[in-house]
Amino acid sequence: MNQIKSILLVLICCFPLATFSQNDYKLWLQYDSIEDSELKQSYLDAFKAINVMGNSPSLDVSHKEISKAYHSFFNEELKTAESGDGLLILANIDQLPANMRSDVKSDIENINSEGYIIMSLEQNGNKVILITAKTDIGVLYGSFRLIKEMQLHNDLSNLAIIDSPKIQKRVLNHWDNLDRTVERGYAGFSIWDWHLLPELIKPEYTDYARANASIGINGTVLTNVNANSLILTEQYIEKVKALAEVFRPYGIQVYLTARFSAPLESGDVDTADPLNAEVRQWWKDKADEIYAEIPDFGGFLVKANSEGQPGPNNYDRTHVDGANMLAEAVAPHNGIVMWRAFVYSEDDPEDRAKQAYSEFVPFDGRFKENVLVQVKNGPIDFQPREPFHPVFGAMPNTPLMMEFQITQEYLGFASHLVFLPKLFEETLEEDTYVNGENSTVAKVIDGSLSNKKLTGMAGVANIGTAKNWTGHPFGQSSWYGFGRLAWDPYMSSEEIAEEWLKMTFTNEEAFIYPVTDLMIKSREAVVKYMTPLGLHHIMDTGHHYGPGPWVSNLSRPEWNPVYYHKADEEGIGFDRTQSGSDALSQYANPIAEKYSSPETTPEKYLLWFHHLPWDYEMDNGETLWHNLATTYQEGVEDVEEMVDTWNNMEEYVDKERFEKVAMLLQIQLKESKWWRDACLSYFQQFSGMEIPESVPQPEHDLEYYKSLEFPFAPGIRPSWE
Ligand code: BDP
Repeated sequence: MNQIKSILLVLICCFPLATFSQNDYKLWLQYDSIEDSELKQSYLDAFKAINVMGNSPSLDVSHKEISKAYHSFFNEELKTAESGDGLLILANIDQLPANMRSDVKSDIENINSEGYIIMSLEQNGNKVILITAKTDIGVLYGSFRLIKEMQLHNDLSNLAIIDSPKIQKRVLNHWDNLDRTVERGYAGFSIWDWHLLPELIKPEYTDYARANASIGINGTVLTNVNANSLILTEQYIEKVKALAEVFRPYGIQVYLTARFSAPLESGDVDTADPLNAEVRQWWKDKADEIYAEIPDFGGFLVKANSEGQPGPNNYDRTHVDGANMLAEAVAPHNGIVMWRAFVYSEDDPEDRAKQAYSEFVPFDGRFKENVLVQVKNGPIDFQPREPFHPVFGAMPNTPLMMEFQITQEYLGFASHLVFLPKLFEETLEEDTYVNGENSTVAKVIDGSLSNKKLTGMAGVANIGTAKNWTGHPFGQSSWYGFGRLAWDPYMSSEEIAEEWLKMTFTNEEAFIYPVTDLMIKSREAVVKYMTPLGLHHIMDTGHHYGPGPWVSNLSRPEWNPVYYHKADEEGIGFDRTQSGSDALSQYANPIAEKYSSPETTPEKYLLWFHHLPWDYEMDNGETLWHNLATTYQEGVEDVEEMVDTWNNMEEYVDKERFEKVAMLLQIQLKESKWWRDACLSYFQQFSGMEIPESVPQPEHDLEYYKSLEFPFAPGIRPSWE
């Protein structure tokens, strides 16, 4: 009786509450029970027991993860066994018996240290599945891959999967402050609970590591690029160490941001000059101190002489001096330095889009070999659309690391559904033409274009304390997709969307096709309703939430939207051709040549490179003004379509996630209209032309849109401006 009572209690009290929010927390590692009996049987035939050869924390977590998934898929325990039919073997190649090793001999030569092999083999008349690799981390990645094959309902009867990451450093950048606010974070506070570390180890830390390992992310920068030197003190190193220990079995290295003035701030020396012997020694000692606690510490990420951060220029030294000093300090421990190229100066009248190139390209080949120069995908700043950064391809003798932003600073925060892998893919596929045709950005990043040993990709995280990690349920897909593209920068965004949907929601085709389509179109939708035809950086300043094309009163010219759109009675757009800033000359031919004329510039970049009259005739025969207005409207209509698509999906999604997405899409729809109306009202004063009939008249007058203020918008940078 008591037992029945407690079961009832569990059912009544916990079940309805627990299930849905747990779904959201579990990300793409849902491990939904496999209901199709034929499929289930085929999986149970494929493996009934596991044999983990060898012993290590990474093999342990691999075993644990597979057992967890197995139980969740089949409601059965995965047994352990030494031999027999239907055995799954997990082993580092060194642990493998000679006969099995010879089965994979040639394949093992084709994988790198993090790659893996999954093979169906015959062993003494028994069918077995082997997951093997050169390292235990490779085995872990293989284990997640096998689980994924089941999540995707793929056939397991004849496996021959050989895979390796194409990029080495696959790193999340957390812009997390020590007080737990997150710069440009829209999913709550920082997940790092510094105050309670190192004693309190939250289960979220492990789940964070599992999620990242499942997509191959192998590094995390714990702290904001606008750095606080306190993180380098003994008190904090102990806390960092505690996190590193949780992450280590999952193959994730921790990195910290290094505030350039840390030696000075520590009070130990009275300068931070990178050529000063005491300063150099200070960094060496600091590195030794960190590595003594965290032997696999990854290294430092540095934002120097950018937006008020201290750097070598403060001492009349160069980025090379600064980066090489830190590189020397971490080199004995195999550490690296990720030195950011996101620099632009308030005193420099040069077009902001040109400054990083002007400053860094002359340094090509002068950085030490453990330095990666980290470059944002575009030359301005994480806009809904930018052409690729001209530095890619222009520094063949320097390893360049890609920096994408996963958090949606300029793309509607965590309220808008925007599937960012579509944006990432567009940049990676762009041809730089530096070594002739097909010199894509992906090839620069994976090192194949100029034979680079050190390679990397960074993503500014969208993760916070929100129960579902990312605020918007679909924000998870951009985290997922970043990891997949860091592993393989040639993957298609469609494939990524499909995988993520199946793993996160359901395998039902009637769900997968329309929602994949929705995700893929979501990126172009945001471009249309925020910054069509090459417009950029017209978000309201400071918080970057909502439209603010009118803003012109900030002290630094390049912080004002009017700097970027340059709208006046004559026309609109930034002339970056020879008659303007000539930023175009930083690109190789044929791009430079082709984009020098508006007629041959792709319309998506038109106003990025050209200032054109309002009545300029576009490809479709209409005026520029007409197309600007109708494109804004198309953006709104795209969101309407997204709303409709989602509303038809109710039967496939749990109530909580369904409703949350539906409500957020309503916000997105409302805000897309706000963008259209505010921008068209503003630009119309210059064009003096009528809004086309197919586009609704703005709901309010311009003064209304200008009057809107958002002092408490999330993610704002403290003491910004
Ligand atoms: C800009 C953000 C600012 C960051 C900066 C950076 O507005 O908060 O500190 O980039 O990347 O996008 O350093």
